[in-house]
Amino acid sequence: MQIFSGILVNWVLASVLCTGVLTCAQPGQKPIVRKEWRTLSEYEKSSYLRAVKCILNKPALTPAFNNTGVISRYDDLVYTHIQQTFDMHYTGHFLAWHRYYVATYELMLRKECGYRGAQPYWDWTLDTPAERWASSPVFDPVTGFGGNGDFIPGDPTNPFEVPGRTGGGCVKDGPFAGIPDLVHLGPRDSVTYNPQCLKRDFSPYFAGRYLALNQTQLTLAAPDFGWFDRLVEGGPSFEASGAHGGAHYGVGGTYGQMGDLYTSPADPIFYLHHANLDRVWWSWQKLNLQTRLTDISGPIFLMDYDNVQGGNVTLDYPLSLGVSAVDVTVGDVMNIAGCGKTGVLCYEYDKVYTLQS
Ligand SMILES: *[C@@H]1O[C@H](CO)[C@@H](O)[C@H](O)[C@H]1NC(C)=O
Ligand SMILES: *[C@@H]1O[C@H](CO)[C@@H](O)[C@H](O)[C@H]1NC(C)=O
Ligand SMILES: *[C@@H]1O[C@H](CO)[C@@H](O)[C@H](O)[C@H]1NC(C)=O
Ligand SMILES: [Cu+2]
Repeated sequence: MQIFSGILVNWVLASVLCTGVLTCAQPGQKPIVRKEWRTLSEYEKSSYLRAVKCILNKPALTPAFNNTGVISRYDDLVYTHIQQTFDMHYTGHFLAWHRYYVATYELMLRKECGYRGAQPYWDWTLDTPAERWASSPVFDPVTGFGGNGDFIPGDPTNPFEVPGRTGGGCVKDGPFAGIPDLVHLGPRDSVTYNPQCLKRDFSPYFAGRYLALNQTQLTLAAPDFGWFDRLVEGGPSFEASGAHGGAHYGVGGTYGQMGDLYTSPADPIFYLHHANLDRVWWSWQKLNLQTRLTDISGPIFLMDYDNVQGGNVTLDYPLSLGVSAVDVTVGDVMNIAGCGKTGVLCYEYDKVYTLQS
């Protein structure tokens, strides 16, 4: 029935369903403000890291009968990402899906682990050029997420060898070091229990090339969502990367979880990276907000940019995060500060990127 479409009705439905694990934004609620990692106080940083450790240790909600390696509440989201990898990357809903995914993680930290702040973002443009990459405050051993792994020689004939990789071993310092079973799933699409350490394989070269402000500026100049999305996500080859691949391969290289298209959320840095990509999208939306609150396009099917297999994503396209959140539509997440009036999200960014002429 026609009256059942539309954001308001969707929200009413969502609010009925939102009484379970998670609570969605209520009308009248004020947006929480996301800030850049290095601008947080030491107390705010340690509160965030404490909440991440909490969610890593809470039991999963994914039913055990599926007999997977989904042990923790944190794994619930990793599992969802693995299951849907080819349904939501290189599609028109890539950014909307990840926007909802990060907001759901943020809500889990707040509702299930007592975290009082907002999801921090990582403005990686501040950590370029390449020579600055490894000394980013995000990788700080005491107040950050720890750094690179030891160098593991690779196979130069492997086409998946990330150019400029420098690590590949277990992360050696920071809050996630020395835990041989921090990661339970992967590599790639494997969902059976497979205890692994967190690995990083920095490529300062890759980060310097794709995460500098020039790349974000190029993206912000896109005239419509279709171009914008393709510039953010880039192509599947290393050469055609955008900022999305820039941090995935800049941190994860070939052998780290961040470089694994399926299991990348297993590295807690994932959420700071995707919060910043979301901020790039919001910055672009704000350049012409009235139009861009409803501008969505791009293929329903993986890489189907010529619409051979199907059509484009529209505002009523559904987004699902399995056991972790209620199903919503793309239209429900177009406004980050909808706050129960024009969508289910309720946050803001302290700063956005502006388009330089
Ligand atoms: C359990 O596995 C079935 C079959 O693969 C799948 O359809 C379902 O989504 C899984 N359940 C969860 C909660 O992931
Ligand atoms: C941005 O600058 C980096 C570093 O100088 C360079 O490698 C890259 O090709 C530039 N990207 C664009 C889109 O101009
Ligand atoms: C699908 O979206 C792209 C931009 O992302 C656009 O160029 C194309 O015309 C759209 N196709 C259809 C069938 O609307
Ligand atoms: Cu992803």
